[in-house]
Amino acid sequence: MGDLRSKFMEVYSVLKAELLKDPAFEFNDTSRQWVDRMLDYNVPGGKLNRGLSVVDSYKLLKEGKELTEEEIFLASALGWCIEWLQAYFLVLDDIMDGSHTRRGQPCWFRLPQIGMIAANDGIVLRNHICRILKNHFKGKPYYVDLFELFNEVEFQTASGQMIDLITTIEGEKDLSKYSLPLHRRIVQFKTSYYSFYLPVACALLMAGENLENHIDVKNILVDMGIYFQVQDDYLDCFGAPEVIGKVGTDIEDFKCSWLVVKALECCNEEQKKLLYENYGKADPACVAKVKELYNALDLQGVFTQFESKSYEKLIKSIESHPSKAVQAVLKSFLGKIYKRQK
Ligand code: GPP
Ligand code: MG
Ligand code: MG
Ligand code: MG
Repeated sequence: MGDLRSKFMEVYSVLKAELLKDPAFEFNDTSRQWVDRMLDYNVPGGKLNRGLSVVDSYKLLKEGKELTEEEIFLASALGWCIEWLQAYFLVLDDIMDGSHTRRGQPCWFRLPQIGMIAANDGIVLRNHICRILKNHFKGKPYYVDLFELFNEVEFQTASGQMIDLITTIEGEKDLSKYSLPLHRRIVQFKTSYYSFYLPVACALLMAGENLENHIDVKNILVDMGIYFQVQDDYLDCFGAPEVIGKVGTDIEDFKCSWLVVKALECCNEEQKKLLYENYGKADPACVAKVKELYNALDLQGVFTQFESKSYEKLIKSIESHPSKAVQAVLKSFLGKIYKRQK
C-alpha cells in the first residue's frame, strides 16, 4: 500500500510539472509559484481514497493481469483528475460553509493574502482537469466519454450543493422541511456521484466498457455515497477534529444533516422546541444545547445501528451482482470507508 501511494504521488509530480509549463499560458516566476503552492496546499493532502480507487478498480477489472507501466500511469492520472475535482469543490465549499479548517490546516481562503483569490483558484483547479485529460487521453477511444462523464458529475454535484445551500437561506430557515428524503436527495447529488460513481466509472471507461451497461453498479455506488455522507454528517458533530482535520459547522450553518433529521424523527415536543430555538445559530451556547440534545437522544447509538444496517444492505446488493470482478471493485471501495473515523 505504501508503495502504491508513493507511486501515485510520483504521478502527481509529473502532472503538476506539466501544468506549470502549460504552453497555453505564459507563466512568469510569480504566477508559476502561485499555482505550485496552491496545488500543493489543496490537491494531495487528503486521504486520496477517490484517486487511488481508480487504480485499484482498474486492476480488479483486469482480473489479475499484470498492468503495464503505461496503464498504471493513466489510471493514476485519472485518479488525480478526481483529486483535482475534489480540491476544486473543497476550496469553494469551505468559502460557502464558512469553514475554518480542512485536512488539519486552515482553509485555503483563510490564509493571509488568499481570501477571494481562492474562488479563482477553484476555477483554475477545475480547468486543470481538462488540461490533464488533453495531455494524456486525447486520441483514446474513450476521450469524449471522459469529458462527458466529468461534466455530468460536476453538474450533479453543483446541483446537490445548491439544494444543500438554499435550505439554509437566512430568513427562510424551516426545520419542518427537513426529512430523510430531502437529506437523501442532497447527499446523493452533492457527494455520491463524484466521490463514488466517478472513480469506478473512470476505471470502467479505461477498461473499454460502455457506462450505459453499468447502471446497477452506479445505483450501488450512489447508495454507498449516501452512507459515506451520513458518516461525514456524523463526524461533523461527533468526530475528533484532530483526526478528521476539520471543525464541524453543520449545526451553526443550519445544514440538513442526517443528525438533525434523526433528532427531529425521535424527539418529543419539548425537545423539538429546543431544537427549533437553537439550531442554525452561531452562538456556541446554542450549539452546545443542540449537541446535548443529540446525546440525550443517543444519536451515536442510532448511527452505529445505521452503520451496520447499511453495511449489510450494501454487501447484499454487491453480492447479487453477476460479475465477480465488479463485486471485488465494490467490496474494496466499501472496505475503505466502513467504520471510518476520518
Ligand atoms: C460535501 O459537503 C460536499 C462537497 C464538498 C461538494 C461541494 C460542491 C461544490 C460544487 C462546491 P460538506 O460541506 O459536508 O463537506 P465537508 O464536511 O468536508 O465540508
Ligand atoms: Mg463543508
Ligand atoms: Mg458544504
Ligand atoms: Mg460535512
